[in-house]
Amino acid sequence: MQYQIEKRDPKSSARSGKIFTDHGEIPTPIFMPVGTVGTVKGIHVKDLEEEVNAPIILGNTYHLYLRPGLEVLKEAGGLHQFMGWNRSILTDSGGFQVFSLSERRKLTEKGAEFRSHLDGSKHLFTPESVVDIQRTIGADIMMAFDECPSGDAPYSYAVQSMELTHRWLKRGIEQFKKSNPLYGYEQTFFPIVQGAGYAELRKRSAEYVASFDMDGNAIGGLAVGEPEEVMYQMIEVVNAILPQDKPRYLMGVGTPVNILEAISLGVDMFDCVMPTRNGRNGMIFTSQGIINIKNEKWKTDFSPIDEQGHCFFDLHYSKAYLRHLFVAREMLGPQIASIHNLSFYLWLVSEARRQIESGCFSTWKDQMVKQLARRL
Ligand code: PRF
Repeated sequence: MQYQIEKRDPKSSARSGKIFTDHGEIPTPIFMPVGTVGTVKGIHVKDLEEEVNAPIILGNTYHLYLRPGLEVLKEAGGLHQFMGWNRSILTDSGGFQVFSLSERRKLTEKGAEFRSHLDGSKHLFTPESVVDIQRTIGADIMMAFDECPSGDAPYSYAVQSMELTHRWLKRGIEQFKKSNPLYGYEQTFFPIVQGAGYAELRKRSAEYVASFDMDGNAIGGLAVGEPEEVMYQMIEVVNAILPQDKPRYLMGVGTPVNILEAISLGVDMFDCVMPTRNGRNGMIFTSQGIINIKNEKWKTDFSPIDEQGHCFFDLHYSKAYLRHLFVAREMLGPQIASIHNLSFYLWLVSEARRQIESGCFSTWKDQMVKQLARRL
């Protein structure tokens, strides 16, 4: 994997750049649609390419390991082949999902024992095994196995958890270095900074992560219930330490406003279920603010879903029609909303990139932040 910075914003830490994997070029800042189980829910890969314009999507080790399982993925020739997606894929390591989804999980020095949320079967993930699993999935970017404590974790717990994540990281990197790709293209491995809401721990974690000099670095453990101000402070502390010349990935974040603020703090990559999950529920993100399409207000509003939108569906269908689909519980409703929201998120980061390149990012961001959070 290669990364090059193209331009830096004079008034903030924002930068534009490009990541290159064997599955193509990724302009940064970038948003990665979440495709947990080998599909971005309800969206054809053709629409992901042509309407959403996504150069990279995210998959989940935990889900893919449980179903369809490694035998199927290996025989298919990896996830790219299996799902018919020829652009880049990043996989999350499973740590976060084990803790949020599985039943009766148990943390040990060795790894995490858990029971499947599907059939209750017993499994063990270790820092080494999640590298092997991500090799089999064939992700271009693989993530380290970490523990993500909750946003209000007490200091004593946060220290222990961070130290365990660090020991797991060392083992994960060793396994990464002694294993090989299965499908003929390069794979890389990103470590994850933890440390909850404590600046001192974040600093220690960022220093430890930076010491490995990997191709890119991630910031985990944020947007998990802590106040937004704390999240921004932690990003600032961490980004002052993580290498400038490597991409920085803020995991699981966030709202359009969160993304613009984090870009201004020097973050390059994002993923979040919000555009798809909230979209399936009728929440439509636009550059003018947020629409609840199920609202009575849109019943006879025959204007386009998003006049300033960038995908085919934005101008082709009206708000009234999309509302009707939701009210009638037609599956086309959540599909249109998901494509629209993703297309909007990808537009937002590409526009941020354009503004960075023209030197106007900070002014543009302050203006956008006021608009984006409005309720229409
Ligand atoms: N760790 C991992 N994945 C994640 C997170 C984390 O801390 C988060 C927290 N926002 C989302 N996804 N491995």
